[in-house]
Amino acid sequence: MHRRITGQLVIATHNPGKLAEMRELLAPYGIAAISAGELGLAEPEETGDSFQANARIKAVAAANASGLPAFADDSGLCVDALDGAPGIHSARWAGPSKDFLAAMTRIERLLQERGATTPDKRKAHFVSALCVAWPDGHVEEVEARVDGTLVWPPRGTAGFGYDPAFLPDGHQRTFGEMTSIEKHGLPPLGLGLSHRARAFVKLAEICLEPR
Ligand code: ITT
Repeated sequence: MHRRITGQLVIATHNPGKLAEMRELLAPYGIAAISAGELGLAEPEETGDSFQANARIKAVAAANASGLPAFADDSGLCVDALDGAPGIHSARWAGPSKDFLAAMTRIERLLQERGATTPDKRKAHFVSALCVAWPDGHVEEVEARVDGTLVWPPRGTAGFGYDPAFLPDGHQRTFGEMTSIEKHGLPPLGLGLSHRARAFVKLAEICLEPR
């Protein structure tokens, strides 16, 4: 049996870019969302070997620490020519200073070394695994992806992380060049384009009351 989210929800992320997107996605449902940062919750170690496992680690840790249902996202960029790297290590490739230009430059260097210069050799996808955990141990989990191509140099200053290097299939502008509505807005405002928006739609179907 799926369980609905009611009342207060902790957003178990310390990433301000993700937090803003998760808040925007939840806003129409009238859920009172508090961030892990606002509650002073510690960041658990992400020891899982999949997006889903790490999302569950973060959601369960926040639910246990707060006594409230908690919502976590584990996400990342998987590059075909790099056998899916950086994948679950996407945040770590940016280092402690969270330097995503350096991480994008590292990916580009590896692509150049492999002769991946044409769009067909530069395929990549973003994945978002979402987990909602309750303090009694119940969890709800979904996952989704968005396919695209990596461009160089990066384009645009919107969004966060690897957004400026990612051109979603069927579009002319990178996530870094799109407004937040274009990247992750849900119909009727947007197309529900991003990995996180697509995963959220699945989550909303099972855990949120229809608008
Ligand atoms: P939390 O664990 O606190 O949520 P984090 O940044 O460490 O924050 P992850 O472990 O899930 O999150 O790492 C995912 C990384 O993948 C994230 O830091 C971004 O760099 C990248 N990423 C995920 N979604 C993205 C998006 O929509 N646009 C650009 N980059 C994204």
